[in-house]
Amino acid sequence: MVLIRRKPDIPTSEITPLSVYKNRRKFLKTTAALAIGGTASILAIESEDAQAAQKFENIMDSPFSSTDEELTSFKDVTSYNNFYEFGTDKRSPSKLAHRLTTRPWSLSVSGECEAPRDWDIEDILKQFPLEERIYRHRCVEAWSMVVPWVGFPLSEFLKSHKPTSKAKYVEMLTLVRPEEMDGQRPGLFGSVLDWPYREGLRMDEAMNPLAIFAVGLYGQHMPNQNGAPIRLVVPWKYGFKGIKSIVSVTFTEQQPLNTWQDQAPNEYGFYANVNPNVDHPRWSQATERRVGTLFGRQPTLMFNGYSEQVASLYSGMDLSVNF
Ligand SMILES: Nc1nc2c(c(=O)[nH]1)N[C@H]1C(S)=C(S)[C@@H](COP(=O)(O)O)O[C@H]1N2
Ligand SMILES: [Mo]
Repeated sequence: MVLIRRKPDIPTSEITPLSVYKNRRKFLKTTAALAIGGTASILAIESEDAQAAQKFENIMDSPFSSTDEELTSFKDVTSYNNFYEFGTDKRSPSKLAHRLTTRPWSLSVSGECEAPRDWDIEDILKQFPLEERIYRHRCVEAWSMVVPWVGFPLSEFLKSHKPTSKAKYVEMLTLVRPEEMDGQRPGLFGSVLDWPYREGLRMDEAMNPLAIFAVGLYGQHMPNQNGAPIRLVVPWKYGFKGIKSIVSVTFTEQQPLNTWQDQAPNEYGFYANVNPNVDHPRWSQATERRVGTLFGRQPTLMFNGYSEQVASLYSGMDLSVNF
């Protein structure tokens, strides 16, 4: 039996997914050793386990945990992913992302600010107190999850660099390292995306208290497939805004380009606010499938259910034009 220490405020019903998952991994490890005997696959499973064991101490409760809906299991959150740097299907990231080296990790902050800085991830973890925030997580492909993220307010991080009055937007880039990121190596039909993956927010969006830099989930360090060691979470927007494995943050005066808008501007906008009234050109956005539940779809909520906190950011904007 693997003992998992949980924060006392999490109902016991939600302990199960993580402990079941870890027991299953243990079982797989043994059977893999017996049946396959292949060193590579055993190492892969062990590194996944080693990663899973890194728990954070001193995670604060957050007044911003915004839903009491049932959590999506640890297994589903970490095995059904979008992370094109590791392939385009949902299962590839959990199989391939263990090869990503996340220490040492630097993140550089520059552009329109008085205090640019090159950070080491360890210093970020020391400087910003961690909170747990349970958020709905909605992919543009009409599936959703409920994830207990561990992170800190993006606003605190950004303010510490003293943005100037010219800083109207913030741009973020993902690591480029094709040696470790299989999906970044061109295939038969060229590159799937124009690397690095990039995203941006308007400054007032970035400063909204719901926007966080996440460094973990389920109380532990971020699994690689979810964007280790640091990724963006903006719960009122479609998942593609939540850029993973970030290496740079730049304050800009002009609206930055984002990967999916660049790729298909008629399908993906800069704002990407969850909006059941504006369909994707190829499918409806009115409902969503909660990953891990077998039947049925549920109605999608405006701004993913966070209207009260964020609707005012967009007052006066036509959301069918600014999608
Ligand atoms: N660097 C990078 N970040 C990314 C992506 C990606 O392909 N590359 N996919 C995005 C998409 S489309 C979604 S839905 C979320 C998925 O996050 P999750 O796998 O943690 O659920 O990550 C986003 N961040
Ligand atoms: Mo997505």
